[in-house]
Amino acid sequence: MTQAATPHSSADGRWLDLRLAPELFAADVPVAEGQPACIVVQQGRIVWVGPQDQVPAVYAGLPAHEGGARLATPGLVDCHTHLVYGGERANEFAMRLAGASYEEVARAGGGIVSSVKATREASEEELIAQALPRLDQLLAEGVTAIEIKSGYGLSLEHERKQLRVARRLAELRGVTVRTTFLGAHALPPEYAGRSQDYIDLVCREIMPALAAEGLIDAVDVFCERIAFSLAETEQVFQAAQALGLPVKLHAEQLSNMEGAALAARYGALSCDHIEHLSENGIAAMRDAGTVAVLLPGAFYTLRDTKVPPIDGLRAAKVPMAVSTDHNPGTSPALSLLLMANMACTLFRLTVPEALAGITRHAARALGLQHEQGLIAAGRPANFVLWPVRHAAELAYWFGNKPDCTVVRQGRITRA
Ligand code: DI6
Ligand code: FE
Repeated sequence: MTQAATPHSSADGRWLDLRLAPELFAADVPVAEGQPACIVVQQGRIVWVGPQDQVPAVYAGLPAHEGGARLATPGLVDCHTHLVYGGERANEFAMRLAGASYEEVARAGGGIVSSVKATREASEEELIAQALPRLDQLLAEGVTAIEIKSGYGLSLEHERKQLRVARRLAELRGVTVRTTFLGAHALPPEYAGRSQDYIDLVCREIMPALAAEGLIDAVDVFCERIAFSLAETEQVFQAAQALGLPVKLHAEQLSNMEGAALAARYGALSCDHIEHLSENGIAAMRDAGTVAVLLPGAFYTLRDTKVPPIDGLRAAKVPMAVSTDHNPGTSPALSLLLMANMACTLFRLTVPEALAGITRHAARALGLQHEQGLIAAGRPANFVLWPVRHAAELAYWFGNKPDCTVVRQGRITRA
């Protein structure tokens, strides 16, 4: 019996006639290149991966799903997004086209603070309604896990609202969401000139309260000349550590602040952007096992010219992830495959590096390396079937909307 893949049905059964993307699976029995493969799913979990002619007899009676010789990859992981916010900032796009820099836009009252205003004015329901179509675009392209940061609320009430919306989005779409508290994203207008007071508030009140409500999976800081200093970053990291929360960092995007080395000392899951990362930062990340998250969408939007030190990261074997950095200011990107393309074209990643960057290494940047980013027995069924012949096509086409089948958390969510 062959079961038609229909949306929202269970993915349990034998997924037959698949090809597996190199390096993105761990087979129970080795699969030769080009050999038809099978993924067996039971009760929403992958239980076996291997050549289709060697599926163990115990699974022979399970329903069959026709793979049609499509390429299977793990579900994609978008490990750095600011997906929940009010409004948009198309006006700044026009300002930048007229010559203003990101820093100038911020100093002119635009930038993050204008999204803070719109986010504070929006209700939880409005934020959900605005974020859902964006989330759906990412999910349609095979994303099965996503990080969502706060940082456009900048007060207890409004940071809570953003994080609650992130949790609601997870429920509404049955997608794995990791929330990151980014209270130290920008200085809220009511704290102008009182940066230390705001950081004290973040550390003593906002973060502990939201952690107690179970809304925080990790803590991030925007460490930059136009944002928070190294000392302020460390204060936030200490508060996070005291609450048992892992940290990550927006590091060395516009200048080298040696933030990456600091984050590595706190065992950071990832350092993100890192265009201006130093040798010292690379070594610290290597020693701490910190993932380098590359964000070509922001690099492209800002027409940056300083490419992250890819050769150094590669030589040090620092895992490199690639993400959308979806946000209304510097990266209104809604395609992770486009980011893989840009990581190759703009940063000179190889195709296998880019594909590992949107799967395996992105999962690790979220602490999800045992659940996401690899097709292997024992994991929840999160995988995508692509109508392509070569894995390289995933990074090669751009502006493409591949007609893929998505299995997310054991359900066929897109057939
Ligand atoms: N770095 C970024 O790329 C975003 N935030 C950050 O810390 C930009 C956020 C924005 O401009 O709204
Ligand atoms: Fe960001």
